[in-house]
Amino acid sequence: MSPDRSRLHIALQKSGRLADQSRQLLKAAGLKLSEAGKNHLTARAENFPLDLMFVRDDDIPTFVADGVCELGIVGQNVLEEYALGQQGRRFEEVARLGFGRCSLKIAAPDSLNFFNVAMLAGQRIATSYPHLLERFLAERGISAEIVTMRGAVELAPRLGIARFICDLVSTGATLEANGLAPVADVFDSEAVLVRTSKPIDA
Ligand code: PRT
Ligand code: ZN
Repeated sequence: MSPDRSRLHIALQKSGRLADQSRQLLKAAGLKLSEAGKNHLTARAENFPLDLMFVRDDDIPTFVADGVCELGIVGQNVLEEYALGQQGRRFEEVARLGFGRCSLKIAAPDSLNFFNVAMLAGQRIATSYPHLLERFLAERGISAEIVTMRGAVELAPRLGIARFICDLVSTGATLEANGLAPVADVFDSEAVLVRTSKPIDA
Protein backbone atom coordinates (compact mmCIF):
# COMPACT_ATOMS: atom_id res chain seq x y z
CA MET A 1 0.00 0.00 0.00
CA SER A 2 1.59 3.29 -0.99
CA PRO A 3 0.83 6.31 1.18
CA ASP A 4 -1.33 9.23 0.04
CA ARG A 5 1.24 11.64 -1.38
CA SER A 6 -1.02 14.65 -0.89
CA ARG A 7 -0.29 14.33 2.84
CA LEU A 8 2.90 14.12 4.88
CA HIS A 9 3.43 11.11 7.14
CA ILE A 10 5.50 11.19 10.29
CA ALA A 11 6.49 8.12 12.30
CA LEU A 12 6.53 8.61 16.09
CA GLN A 13 7.16 6.23 18.96
CA LYS A 14 3.78 4.89 20.12
CA SER A 15 4.71 4.63 23.78
CA GLY A 16 8.00 4.89 25.60
CA ARG A 17 10.61 7.45 26.45
CA LEU A 18 10.25 9.57 23.30
CA ALA A 19 6.48 9.35 22.84
CA ASP A 20 5.22 12.31 24.92
CA GLN A 21 7.91 14.78 23.90
CA SER A 22 7.54 13.87 20.22
CA ARG A 23 3.82 14.71 20.34
CA GLN A 24 4.41 17.83 22.42
CA LEU A 25 6.91 19.05 19.84
CA LEU A 26 4.35 18.76 17.05
CA LYS A 27 1.73 20.54 19.18
CA ALA A 28 4.21 23.30 20.03
CA ALA A 29 4.82 23.71 16.29
CA GLY A 30 1.13 24.63 16.01
CA LEU A 31 -0.32 21.35 14.78
CA LYS A 32 -3.78 20.43 16.05
CA LEU A 33 -3.70 16.68 16.51
CA SER A 34 -6.86 14.62 16.59
CA GLU A 35 -6.63 12.78 19.90
CA ALA A 36 -5.58 9.22 19.22
CA GLY A 37 -6.84 6.69 21.73
CA LYS A 38 -4.39 4.32 23.36
CA ASN A 39 -4.87 1.64 20.73
CA HIS A 40 -4.86 3.92 17.70
CA LEU A 41 -1.95 3.47 15.35
CA THR A 42 -2.58 6.68 13.41
CA ALA A 43 -3.87 10.21 13.98
CA ARG A 44 -4.41 13.23 11.76
CA ALA A 45 -3.37 16.82 12.04
CA GLU A 46 -6.53 18.92 11.68
CA ASN A 47 -4.88 22.10 10.38
CA PHE A 48 -2.14 20.68 8.15
CA PRO A 49 -1.98 17.78 5.66
CA LEU A 50 -0.05 15.52 8.04
CA ASP A 51 -0.76 11.99 9.30
CA LEU A 52 0.94 10.57 12.37
CA MET A 53 1.87 6.90 12.60
CA PHE A 54 2.55 5.45 16.04
CA VAL A 55 5.00 2.56 15.92
CA ARG A 56 7.82 0.96 17.91
CA ASP A 57 10.94 3.08 17.80
CA ASP A 58 12.90 0.19 16.23
CA ASP A 59 10.57 0.29 13.21
CA ILE A 60 10.95 4.02 12.56
CA PRO A 61 14.20 3.75 10.50
CA THR A 62 12.54 1.21 8.20
CA PHE A 63 9.42 3.35 7.75
CA VAL A 64 11.50 6.39 6.87
CA ALA A 65 14.14 4.58 4.80
CA ASP A 66 11.40 2.94 2.73
CA GLY A 67 9.56 6.24 2.29
CA VAL A 68 6.37 4.93 3.93
CA CYS A 69 6.77 7.97 6.17
CA GLU A 70 8.57 11.03 4.80
CA LEU A 71 9.55 12.02 8.36
CA GLY A 72 10.27 10.36 11.68
CA ILE A 73 11.32 11.20 15.24
CA VAL A 74 13.70 8.67 16.75
CA GLY A 75 16.90 8.32 18.76
CA GLN A 76 20.23 8.57 16.91
CA ASN A 77 21.21 5.28 18.61
CA VAL A 78 18.37 3.44 16.84
CA LEU A 79 19.09 5.12 13.49
CA GLU A 80 22.82 4.46 13.56
CA GLU A 81 22.39 0.83 14.62
CA TYR A 82 19.93 0.35 11.75
CA ALA A 83 22.20 2.10 9.21
CA LEU A 84 25.22 -0.03 10.19
CA GLY A 85 23.10 -3.19 9.86
CA GLN A 86 21.77 -2.16 6.45
CA GLN A 87 25.16 -1.00 5.20
CA GLY A 88 23.79 2.36 4.25
CA ARG A 89 21.32 5.02 5.23
CA ARG A 90 18.33 6.22 3.31
CA PHE A 91 17.46 9.05 5.62
CA GLU A 92 18.85 12.46 6.49
CA GLU A 93 18.94 14.09 9.90
CA VAL A 94 16.95 17.33 9.70
CA ALA A 95 17.23 18.54 13.31
CA ARG A 96 18.45 17.48 16.71
CA LEU A 97 15.58 17.79 19.13
CA GLY A 98 17.29 18.14 22.51
CA PHE A 99 15.40 15.39 24.31
CA GLY A 100 15.91 11.64 24.76
CA ARG A 101 19.57 12.27 25.54
CA CYS A 102 21.50 9.19 26.55
CA SER A 103 24.80 7.52 25.94
CA LEU A 104 25.64 3.97 24.87
CA LYS A 105 28.34 2.90 27.31
CA ILE A 106 30.38 -0.12 28.16
CA ALA A 107 29.97 -1.04 31.81
CA ALA A 108 31.92 -3.40 34.02
CA PRO A 109 31.32 -4.89 37.47
CA ASP A 110 32.00 -2.09 39.96
CA SER A 111 34.46 -4.38 41.74
CA LEU A 112 36.85 -3.78 38.83
CA ASN A 113 39.47 -1.31 40.08
CA PHE A 114 41.15 -0.51 36.80
CA PHE A 115 39.92 -0.44 33.21
CA ASN A 116 41.56 -0.05 29.85
CA VAL A 117 39.72 -0.82 26.57
CA ALA A 118 42.40 -3.40 25.74
CA MET A 119 40.95 -5.42 28.62
CA LEU A 120 37.90 -6.15 26.44
CA ALA A 121 39.96 -8.40 24.15
CA GLY A 122 38.66 -11.96 24.23
CA GLN A 123 35.81 -11.02 26.61
CA ARG A 124 32.07 -11.49 26.17
CA ILE A 125 30.06 -8.25 26.02
CA ALA A 126 26.24 -8.29 26.14
CA THR A 127 24.33 -5.60 24.22
CA SER A 128 21.20 -4.74 22.25
CA TYR A 129 23.40 -2.64 19.91
CA PRO A 130 25.74 -5.19 18.28
CA HIS A 131 26.62 -3.04 15.24
CA LEU A 132 27.55 0.07 17.22
CA LEU A 133 29.61 -2.06 19.58
CA GLU A 134 31.25 -3.92 16.71
CA ARG A 135 32.32 -0.60 15.15
CA PHE A 136 33.69 0.66 18.46
CA LEU A 137 35.77 -2.52 18.90
CA ALA A 138 36.93 -2.64 15.26
CA GLU A 139 38.12 1.00 15.40
CA ARG A 140 40.31 0.02 18.34
CA GLY A 141 41.50 -3.27 16.86
CA ILE A 142 39.88 -5.27 19.65
CA SER A 143 38.45 -8.71 19.09
CA ALA A 144 35.71 -9.65 21.59
CA GLU A 145 32.59 -11.79 21.58
CA ILE A 146 29.36 -9.79 21.24
CA VAL A 147 26.31 -11.41 22.86
CA THR A 148 23.12 -9.84 21.52
CA MET A 149 20.24 -9.49 23.98
CA ARG A 150 16.90 -7.78 23.33
CA GLY A 151 16.54 -6.43 26.88
CA ALA A 152 17.61 -6.82 30.51
CA VAL A 153 21.22 -6.44 29.40
CA GLU A 154 22.18 -5.26 32.91
CA LEU A 155 21.49 -8.76 34.22
CA ALA A 156 24.03 -10.44 31.94
CA PRO A 157 27.06 -10.21 34.27
CA ARG A 158 25.09 -11.52 37.26
CA LEU A 159 23.76 -14.41 35.18
CA GLY A 160 27.24 -15.25 33.95
CA ILE A 161 26.25 -14.51 30.31
CA ALA A 162 28.93 -11.87 29.82
CA ARG A 163 31.48 -10.04 31.95
CA PHE A 164 30.85 -6.64 30.35
CA ILE A 165 27.75 -4.97 28.97
CA CYS A 166 27.17 -2.19 26.46
CA ASP A 167 23.88 -0.39 27.14
CA LEU A 168 22.14 2.97 27.09
CA VAL A 169 22.65 5.08 30.16
CA SER A 170 20.98 8.33 31.17
CA THR A 171 21.15 8.83 34.95
CA GLY A 172 23.33 5.77 35.61
CA ALA A 173 20.94 4.57 38.35
CA THR A 174 20.19 1.26 36.60
CA LEU A 175 23.88 0.41 36.26
CA GLU A 176 24.45 1.25 39.89
CA ALA A 177 21.50 -0.82 41.06
CA ASN A 178 23.02 -3.79 39.24
CA GLY A 179 26.53 -3.40 40.65
CA LEU A 180 27.94 -2.02 37.40
CA ALA A 181 29.94 1.10 36.56
CA PRO A 182 30.45 2.85 33.19
CA VAL A 183 33.97 2.46 31.80
CA ALA A 184 33.82 3.64 28.15
CA ASP A 185 31.58 5.79 25.90
CA VAL A 186 30.50 4.15 22.65
CA PHE A 187 27.88 6.54 21.21
CA ASP A 188 26.10 9.71 22.40
CA SER A 189 22.51 10.10 21.33
CA GLU A 190 19.46 12.33 21.36
CA ALA A 191 16.12 12.33 19.54
CA VAL A 192 16.27 13.66 15.99
CA LEU A 193 13.87 14.54 13.20
CA VAL A 194 14.78 12.54 10.10
CA ARG A 195 13.48 12.63 6.56
CA THR A 196 13.62 9.97 3.95
CA SER A 197 16.18 10.32 1.20
CA LYS A 198 14.30 7.81 -0.95
CA PRO A 199 12.89 9.53 -4.02
CA ILE A 200 9.15 9.89 -3.46
CA ASP A 201 7.07 9.00 -6.53
CA ALA A 202 4.15 11.33 -6.97
O1 PRT B 1 8.46 -0.07 22.61
P1 PRT B 1 9.59 0.55 21.87
O2 PRT B 1 10.42 -0.45 21.11
O3 PRT B 1 9.12 1.71 21.02
O4 PRT B 1 10.50 1.25 22.99
P2 PRT B 1 11.88 0.77 23.66
O5 PRT B 1 11.54 0.08 24.92
O6 PRT B 1 12.77 0.10 22.67
O7 PRT B 1 12.58 2.18 23.92
P3 PRT B 1 12.47 3.22 25.12
O8 PRT B 1 11.12 3.86 25.12
O9 PRT B 1 12.98 2.64 26.40
O10 PRT B 1 13.59 4.26 24.63
C1 PRT B 1 13.40 4.98 23.44
C2 PRT B 1 14.64 5.82 23.20
O11 PRT B 1 14.83 6.72 24.31
C3 PRT B 1 15.96 5.08 23.11
O12 PRT B 1 16.18 4.47 21.84
C4 PRT B 1 16.95 6.22 23.35
O13 PRT B 1 17.15 6.96 22.18
C5 PRT B 1 16.21 7.10 24.38
N1 PRT B 1 16.67 6.94 25.76
C6 PRT B 1 17.07 7.97 26.56
C7 PRT B 1 16.78 5.82 26.50
C8 PRT B 1 17.27 6.17 27.75
N2 PRT B 1 17.44 7.52 27.77
C9 PRT B 1 17.47 5.16 28.75
N3 PRT B 1 17.91 5.47 29.85
N4 PRT B 1 16.48 4.52 26.20
C10 PRT B 1 16.64 3.58 27.15
N5 PRT B 1 17.11 3.84 28.40
C11 PRT B 1 17.16 2.68 29.35
C12 PRT B 1 18.50 1.92 29.31
O14 PRT B 1 18.47 0.93 28.30
C13 PRT B 1 18.55 1.29 30.71
O15 PRT B 1 17.79 0.11 30.78
O16 PRT B 1 17.00 3.08 30.68
C14 PRT B 1 17.86 2.35 31.53
C15 PRT B 1 18.94 3.21 32.12
O17 PRT B 1 18.47 4.41 32.58
P4 PRT B 1 19.25 5.16 33.74
O18 PRT B 1 18.58 6.47 33.89
O19 PRT B 1 19.09 4.30 34.97
O20 PRT B 1 20.70 5.31 33.33
ZN1 ZN C 1 12.44 -0.30 20.82
